[in-house]
Amino acid sequence: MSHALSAFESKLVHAGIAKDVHGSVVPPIYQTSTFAFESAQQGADRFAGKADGFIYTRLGNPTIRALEDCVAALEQGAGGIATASGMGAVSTAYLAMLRSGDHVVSTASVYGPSRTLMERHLSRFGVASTYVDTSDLDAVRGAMRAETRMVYIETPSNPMMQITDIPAIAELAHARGAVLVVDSTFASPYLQQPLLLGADVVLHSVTKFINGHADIVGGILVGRDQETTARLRQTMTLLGCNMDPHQAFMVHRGVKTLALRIERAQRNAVEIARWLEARPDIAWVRYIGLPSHPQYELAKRQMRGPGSMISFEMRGGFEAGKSLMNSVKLAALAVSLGGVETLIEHPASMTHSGVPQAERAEAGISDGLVRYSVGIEDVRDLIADLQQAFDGDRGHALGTDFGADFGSGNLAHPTVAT
Ligand code: LCS
Repeated sequence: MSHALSAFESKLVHAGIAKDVHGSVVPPIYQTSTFAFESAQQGADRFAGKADGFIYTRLGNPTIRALEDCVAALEQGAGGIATASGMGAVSTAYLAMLRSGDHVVSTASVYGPSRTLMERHLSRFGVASTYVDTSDLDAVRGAMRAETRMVYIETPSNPMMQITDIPAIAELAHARGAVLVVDSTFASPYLQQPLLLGADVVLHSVTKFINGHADIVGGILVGRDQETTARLRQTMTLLGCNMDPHQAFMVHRGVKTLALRIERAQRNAVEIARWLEARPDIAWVRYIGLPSHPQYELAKRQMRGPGSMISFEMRGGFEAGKSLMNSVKLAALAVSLGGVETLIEHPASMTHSGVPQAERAEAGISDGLVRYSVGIEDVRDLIADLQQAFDGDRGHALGTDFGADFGSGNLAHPTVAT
């Protein structure tokens, strides 16, 4: 059925869903660990890859497969591999594609644990790494060595919202015989499709936008070609970090509204970012939809829209940020992001606390940085919440315009498959 789908929004609703004998509109939850064979021969054929069909849920399951096919269609890749968490996807990518003696170049402001896993653990197996500002092509070029076998970028990055030029980095990596892996969690497949821009592997923490409802932890990888996908799948099944069928059911339910959720949250975010930027007590705002963002033009080429993540620094530093976080009432003080509800957190003491202070500072993650994940609430309530947290409850004037010049016309690449 999915071959007939071309528009992204139609894929969100229908891709991956196969008809079952009962005509179930939604893929049922195959809550089973194993699948009975009709004969010994059939079992042997499935193990030998000569016959289709499921064997054992760690290796594959129809409910999980439906989600994998859906996200692979959204990313226009060869196949998806769903994992127990986003970190399951990150570790699968590292372990599938690297060996002792290899070197990795990566984004300095990646999600903290992605960096910790590489620097503290992959290093024990002889994998070296260099973390640089990957939005600076010369820095990437300068960091590459003869042994560089992977460029691993996160764009937009967590929490600095730095944008890395995917086509330029793909060219650079491929010219040196390295693969390009993109963590596209902050964009989701709705805002950016890295495989179409030259990446070899795209991965997501589906905990965030893809599921969108803050009720599941999960991850997914999509490979550009069959060979890469098969390699990733084999590593994932050997590591045993597969997604569970119930988890897959929840994520597949959530992904259907991805476009609607992002459009709404993004509208809110544009308004909130402008409101924040105009406040005297804010030192700076980092939001992809503001012309003040250092890679604003690049983002417009590479992404369909700016999304709904905002980072900002208060003039009063950490103490002011702490007071804000303790004073908001509607936004929850919680890590994670990309859900329907607005969340606020402090990267230096929370998500990125595992990264040493000097490295955080080098990556631009100051101690006063506040990260705000905008949800789909009424923007007037969100601004009123921030206002009362900044000033005490004095109400606020409503801003209504939505004039970011992001739009479908700014796409650098087609978002639809034929
Ligand atoms: N990649 C990115 C960009 C992330 O933001 C996260 C989690 C992961 C990978 C790992 O995914 P997980 O295993 O948690 O599903 N980011 C989080 C954050 O910023 N706050 O809490 C988790």
